[in-house]
Amino acid sequence: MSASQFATGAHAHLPLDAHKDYILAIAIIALTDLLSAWTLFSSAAGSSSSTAVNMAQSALDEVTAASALDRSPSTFRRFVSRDASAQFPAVPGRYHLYVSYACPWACRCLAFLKLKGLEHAISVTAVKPIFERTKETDDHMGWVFPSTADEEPGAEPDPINGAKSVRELYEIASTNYTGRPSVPILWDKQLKTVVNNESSEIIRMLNTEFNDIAENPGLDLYPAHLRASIDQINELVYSAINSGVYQCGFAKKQEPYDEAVTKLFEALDKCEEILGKQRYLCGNQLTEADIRLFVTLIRFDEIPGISSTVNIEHNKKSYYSDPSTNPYGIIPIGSNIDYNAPHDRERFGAV
Ligand SMILES: N[C@@H](CCC(=O)N[C@@H](CS)C(=O)NCC(=O)O)C(=O)O
Ligand SMILES: *[C@@H]1O[C@H](CO)[C@@H](O)[C@H](O)[C@H]1NC(C)=O
Ligand SMILES: *[C@@H]1O[C@H](CO)[C@@H](O)[C@H](O)[C@H]1NC(C)=O
Repeated sequence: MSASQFATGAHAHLPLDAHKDYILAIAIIALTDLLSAWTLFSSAAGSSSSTAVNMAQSALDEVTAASALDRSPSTFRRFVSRDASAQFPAVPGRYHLYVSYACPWACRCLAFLKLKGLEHAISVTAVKPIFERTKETDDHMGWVFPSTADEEPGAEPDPINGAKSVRELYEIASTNYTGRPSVPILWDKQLKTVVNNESSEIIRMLNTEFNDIAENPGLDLYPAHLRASIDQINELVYSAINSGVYQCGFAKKQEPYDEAVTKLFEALDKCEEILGKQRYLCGNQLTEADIRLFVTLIRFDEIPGISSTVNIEHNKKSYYSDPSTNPYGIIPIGSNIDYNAPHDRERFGAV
């Protein structure tokens, strides 16, 4: 394995010390708690989002109709609001979340959606894990949907817009779109546009704005009294870990790699230290900070559980398909740690 593969976003079998608490602890919060909340709420919520998959129409065909509404924002940083008179009110069945299981940013949105019990209200579609040509007329490579439901386990054809690629979704949303066709996308089915494509903002909306329709409105992952502490941890986790693994994985020179990888492991140790003293990163309750760390940590090692947001096969396929970092295209076999083993995190007393 080359040095640069050491800490890409996939890192499914990296030489981390498996006995360290940060793997176990987080994994565990990992959402043992998440998981129970999850199971509880997902079953309570019922599984079908019939509102969601109402029709496999092609929004491309309706571009003209949609254009009158809202088609040319230069950025997609709008907010869904609990206020019924807002431009994007938190109405059940109106929004759709496009994700890639390979993308940690998308997965944190998915985690919030599930934890808040919003599966019945906001439908979800995952793309294929490996970039493909998005058009025949140019060389752009990006996220694409499978053309049939059984082409790629975990991924689905686009039920809302019938799009072939995420790029097409951006083109529907904006006539002069020039950016990166990234996931996650919070999509408005009514106005046929991208409401927001920034996961740190999407998770905040999911946390607060949908409470009238969430199965778990009482779960507040960004509570006022912990905000300062969450913000502080987020800063460390974002720069050194969430983004840090990419700086390692995509480094083109030794020096920036060394710098990023050192920062990464120092931050992991810092988390280790915190979690050696308390149950969660910001005290005795699960917060956004834990989820944001989780989505990257899970990519270091395989964790069954929280399973509906994790598709390790997509992760591995995706990150290891990049010929610039993995010229031989070898896909790692992944690790095999039993995260269902007793974790003993109750010793910190929190639920
Ligand atoms: N800041 C964005 C980042 C999203 C992002 O970078 N997504 C990547 C996948 S992990 C993507 O879709 N990239 C598409 C591309 O590079 O073409 C967020 O947090 O939502
Ligand atoms: C697209 O067009 C809109 C409206 O004309 C403009 O405000 C926006 O800045 C343009 N975006 C880009 C990326 O050129
Ligand atoms: C989000 O959408 C904007 C606006 O089109 C685009 O410029 C940007 O590249 C997209 N992705 C990210 C990660 O910002």
